[in-house]
Amino acid sequence: MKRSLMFLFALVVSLGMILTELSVRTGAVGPAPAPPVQSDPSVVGAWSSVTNLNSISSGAIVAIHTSLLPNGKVLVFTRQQDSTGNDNVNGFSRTYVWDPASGSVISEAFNGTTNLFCSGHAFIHDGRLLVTGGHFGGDLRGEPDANFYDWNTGAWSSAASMGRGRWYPSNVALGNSEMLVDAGFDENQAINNQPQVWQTNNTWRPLSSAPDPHTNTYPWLHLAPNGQVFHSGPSLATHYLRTSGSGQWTFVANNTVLDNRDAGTSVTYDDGKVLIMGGGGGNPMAALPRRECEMINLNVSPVISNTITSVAPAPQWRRVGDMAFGRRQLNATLLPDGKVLVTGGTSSPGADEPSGAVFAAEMYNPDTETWSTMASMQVRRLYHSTALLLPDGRVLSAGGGFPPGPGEVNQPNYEIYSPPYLFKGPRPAITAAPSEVALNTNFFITTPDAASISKVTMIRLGSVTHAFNQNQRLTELIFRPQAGGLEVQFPGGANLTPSGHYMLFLVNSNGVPSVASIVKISFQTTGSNSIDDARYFVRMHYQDFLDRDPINAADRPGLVFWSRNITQCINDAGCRDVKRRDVSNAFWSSTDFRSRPDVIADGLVNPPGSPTTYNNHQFIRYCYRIYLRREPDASGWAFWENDLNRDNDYKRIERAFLVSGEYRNRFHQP
Ligand SMILES: [Cu+2]
Repeated sequence: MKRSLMFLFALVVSLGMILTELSVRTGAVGPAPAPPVQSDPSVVGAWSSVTNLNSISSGAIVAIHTSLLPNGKVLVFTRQQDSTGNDNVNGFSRTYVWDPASGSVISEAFNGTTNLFCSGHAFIHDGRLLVTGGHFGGDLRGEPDANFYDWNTGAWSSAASMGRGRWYPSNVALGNSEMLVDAGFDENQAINNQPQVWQTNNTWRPLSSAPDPHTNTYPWLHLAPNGQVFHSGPSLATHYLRTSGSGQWTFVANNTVLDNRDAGTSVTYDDGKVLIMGGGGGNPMAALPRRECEMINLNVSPVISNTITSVAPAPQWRRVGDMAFGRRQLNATLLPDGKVLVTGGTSSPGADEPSGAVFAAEMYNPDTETWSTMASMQVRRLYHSTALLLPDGRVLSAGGGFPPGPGEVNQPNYEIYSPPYLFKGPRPAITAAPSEVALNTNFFITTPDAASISKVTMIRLGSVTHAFNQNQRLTELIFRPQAGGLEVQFPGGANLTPSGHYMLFLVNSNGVPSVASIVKISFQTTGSNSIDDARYFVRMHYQDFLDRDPINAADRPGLVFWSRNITQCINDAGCRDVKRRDVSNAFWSSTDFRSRPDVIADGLVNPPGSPTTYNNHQFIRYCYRIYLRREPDASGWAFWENDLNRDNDYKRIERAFLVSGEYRNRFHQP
C-alpha cells in the first residue's frame, strides 16, 4: 500500500507537466520579472495587439494545438467540450483553419472519431498531419486512434489504429518517410512505453526490443544526422533510439544541470545540434524553473556502437548562455536567420503559476551562444500555449489555459511577434522557386536580390503543443549567385531534411529574410545518407580532421568554399565523387591537420625530399582514425598498407575509405 503510494507520488512529480490537468495546484509565488528597457523595434522586435481567436461555429478558441499547413494557413484545435461544458467527452473534435493573411478562421472541420486534445502531431511526407492519440474520455486516458488531416481537402480521415492509447505522445518524421511516435498514457492510465513507427503503407511497426528508458510525457524527439532519433529530454538522461527493425535505445549523456527539465523545451537549430531550454521547478518544494540552457553537438561522434573502440569523444551536453528569465511552459521557435525565439512561460515554481508569467521574449544567437531580451507580449502564455513561425517571418503566439492555472483565465486569443529583422530595411524577394525538389539536386531560385543574399535556410513546418514543436528543424543550404537568381543545392541527406514541406527563406546581409516559398522534398523511402550532402560532408571533415565545428566566423568561408567545390558538379554524380575525394585530400594537406600534435608525434608526414609524401604505415592508421573514428584492426591495417605500397596513390586509398560501408554507416543507421 505504502509502496504503491510512493510510486504514484514519484510518477506525479516526474510528470509535473500534466499537473494542471490533474487539478493539483500550488500557491507558490515567484518574483515578478522586470520589464525590458529597450523599445526600438529594430533591436527588440514588436508585438501586435491582442486579438480574439474567433471561430465560425463555437466562440473564441484556446490554441492548444497549432500547425502550419503546406498552404501557409494554420490548423488549430483545442480542448473539446460538449454542449453542457463537459470536457471529458470522447469521440469527436472540432478543428479550425486560421488564415494569417486575414487574421480570421476561414474554415472548420469535424473529426467524428477522436477527441484530439493532448494528442501528438507532425507532418508526413505528403503534407498530411499525422495526429496520434488524444483524450479518451478523461485525463491520463489515451486514445489508440491515429488520424490524418489533409490540407488539400480540409478533411480528417482515420490512419491505422495504434492498438494502444496515447495521451501526451510525441511524433517525429524519419529519413525514410516513416514517423516515430513515443510515450503517453494508454486507455487505462498506464504509461505506454512502447515506441512504434508509422510505415508508409499505413501500418504500425512496434519497436518491440526498445521499451522506453524514460517516463517523459511529450518527450523531446529529434531526427539526428545518423538517422537515429535523439531523445533530448526533459529527463536528465538523453538517448539515441534506433528506429530500424525492432529498435534499440542507447544512452548518450546526462544533461549538465542533472535535473528533469519538465515543461521546458528543445530545438534542433542546426544539423545535429540540439538546444534545451528552461523547464523544471514544477515541484514547488524544489528550485525555480531553469534559466540555464545547454546544447549538444551530435556531429562530434556519430558512431554509436558497442563493438568499436572509438577515437572520437562521445557527444556531451555543454552549457551555453542563460536566459534572463527562468521559464517553464515556454515555447521556442526557429527563425529564418538561424536564431531561436523563446516566448512565454512562468518563472515561478509550481506547475503553471501565473504570478511569475514572463512577458519578455528572448532571442538566442547560435554564433555567440547568448540570449538577448526582446519586446514584451501583453498576455500570459503558460500551460497549453503555442508559438508558430509563419511564412512571412512573424511568429504567432496563442493560447494558454483550458484549464487555466490558479488565478489565471483561459486565453482564447493571439498576438503576433515581428522580430527585429522586419524593421531593418527592404526584404529580399523570391520571384520563383520550385514547389518540389528531390534530394541532392541543384535548383534555381529566381530573385532580383541575389547579390545581397548571405544565407539560404529551410525550416520544416511547425506543429506545436505543450511547449514542444514536434516538426520544426532548420538546415542551411549552399548556394551561389547566378544571373537572375541563386543556384542552390538541396541537402543530400534525408536525415537532415526528411521528405515533406519546408519554408525556404533567403536572408540578406542585413539579416532580413524574404517571405518564405514553401517547397516539398520529394517522397523517398531509402533514407539516404547525410554524408551525401556536400555541406555536411565538408562539415564532418572539419570535425574529423581538425576536431572543430566550422560554424564560426573564421571557418564559414572555408565551409562554403569546399562545399561549392562539390556542388558545382550540379547534378553529375560522377563529378561529385571526384570532387569529394579531392576535398578530402585537401584536408590531408592542410596546415591545420599537419600541425596536430599526434600527427607530428606519429611521423605521419615525411620530410621534404622523401620518396613518398607520407609514412605509409601511419597513413593507413590515420585513414582508420579519421574516416572510421577507430584504431585499425591488424588485418585491415596490413591489407591496406600492402595495397598502398603498390603505387603510393593516396587519393585512391582515401576514396576507398570514403565509399566504404563502415564510413557511410556512421551517418546512416543500418
Ligand atoms: Cu494538455
